[in-house]
Amino acid sequence: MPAKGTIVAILLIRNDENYEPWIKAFQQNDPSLDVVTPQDGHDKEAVTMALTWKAPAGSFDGYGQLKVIGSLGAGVDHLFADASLPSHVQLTRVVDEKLSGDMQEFVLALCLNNIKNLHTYAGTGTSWQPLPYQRVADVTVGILGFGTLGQAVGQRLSSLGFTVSGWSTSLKNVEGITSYDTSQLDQFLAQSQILVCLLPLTDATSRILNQELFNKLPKGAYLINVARGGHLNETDLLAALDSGQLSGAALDVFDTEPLPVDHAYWQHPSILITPHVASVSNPASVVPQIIENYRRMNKDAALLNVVSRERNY
Ligand code: NDP
Ligand code: OXD
Repeated sequence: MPAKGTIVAILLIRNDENYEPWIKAFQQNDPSLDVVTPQDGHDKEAVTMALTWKAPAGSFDGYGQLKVIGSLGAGVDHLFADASLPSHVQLTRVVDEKLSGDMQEFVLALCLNNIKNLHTYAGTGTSWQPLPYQRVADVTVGILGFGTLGQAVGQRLSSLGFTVSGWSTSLKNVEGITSYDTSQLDQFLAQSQILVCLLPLTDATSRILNQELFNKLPKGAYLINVARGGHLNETDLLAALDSGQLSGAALDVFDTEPLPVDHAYWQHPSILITPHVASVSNPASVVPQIIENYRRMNKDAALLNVVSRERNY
């Protein structure tokens, strides 16, 4: 344990306790930095920056010198879920090319899997039943949440020939992609044959994927949720699949993770489940921006990738 008064600097708190690759990345980038975890004894008063993935509520109690709390992922809903999150600290998140590239590949794979019916064929046993053939050029993909990841995914899909549109709070100017704002949701939905959710989870977006929204999509639309389980009304999804309003869904995120073994989704032939793996922060790629922020924090300079406390994302 460092002596009282030593600047410990950086605290890592992860719910999965997967610290080793993060500590290794810090050592490789700047061996002089003192990085601790809850498993190490340390003086709470010496910690100025905390980095977290789903820290248990109250984890920051007693850390009186904290100036910055950073999410180790792109999403920050886990930060705001803690009612005792200190109000004076600045919040940051991850914006990273690798994270965007991985999300591009993952959503592209799901779109192709859907239009080429691969998941359906995988579940048809010995039945030899060709389905109508669909080409990329026939399909419009709508992206709910047209921010860092949404735009990256949209650009990749568009470059491969999909027609793409994006929906966000403010209009965007992205070549080849039609941008819609919140006043144009119905228009956006009406032509989204595949709907991809890449919104942050906030009060305004909670359970946005519900029956009313599904009914505004073209009949037989396909849903891809790679954002958060809290965006989806689970009962409404099952009803929309039963009625044929939705033809299927690919879900990477869930209210409860891991998804409980007795959950109805596991047995549903039209639901493709992945275990929150669409795009996972890579320590080697992400740590340099954290160190840059640590240096900026110590100079009272503007931080990178700041999260707005007004918007909650
Ligand atoms: P950004 O903050 O860059 O983008 C969010 C987008 O959503 C912005 O375009 C924003 O609009 C828009 N938005 C926010 N609130 C609303 C609203 N109420 N109505 C309409 N549009 C809204 O986030 P990222 O792209 O970096 O990440 C998005 C989410 O992806 C994360 O929050 C996380 O939950 C999820 N994620 C999932 C992963 C996985 O493995 N499954 C991996 C990484 C992230 P505007 O631009 O106008 O502000
Ligand atoms: C993230 C995630 O938000 O992994 O980065 O979901």
